[in-house]
Amino acid sequence: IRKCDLQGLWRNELGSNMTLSALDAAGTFSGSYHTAVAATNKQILVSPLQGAQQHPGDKGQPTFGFTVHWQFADSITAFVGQCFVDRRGKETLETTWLLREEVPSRRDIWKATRVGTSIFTRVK
Ligand code: B9F
Repeated sequence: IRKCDLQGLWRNELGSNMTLSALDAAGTFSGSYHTAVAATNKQILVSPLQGAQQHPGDKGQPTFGFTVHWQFADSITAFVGQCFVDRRGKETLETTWLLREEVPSRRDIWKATRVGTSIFTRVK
């Protein structure tokens, strides 16, 4: 079974694209995220991300997390997930995310967080 490599260009079920850099010695990486959806009238801007991968185990299907710092909104999304590789070597990132938006007061915390799942497949 091949090892999963996070580096490269990925696309999710919404049509969002992200590019992940190679890992450094500590397992940290950076990248950029171009969301296909935004639920706002503001213009979507490509936004930076920072993440870390856990040391790959002997099955080579590592866990990872990254945060996307949106450049067009006062909000941040954190993704956690795992990279899976099938027998044909096809890689899939299975993730869960939390999106926190800035709210004016503690009274509004109840509506401040969205949650979802997302599956990324490799484009390049
Ligand atoms: O739409 C978000 C946003 C935050 C405050 C105004 C607009 C920023 C982009 C989030 C993109 C999400 C989806 N894209 C993707 O690929 S991250 C998880 C999903 N996966 C209004 C208030 C909060 C959201 C909308 Fe806003």
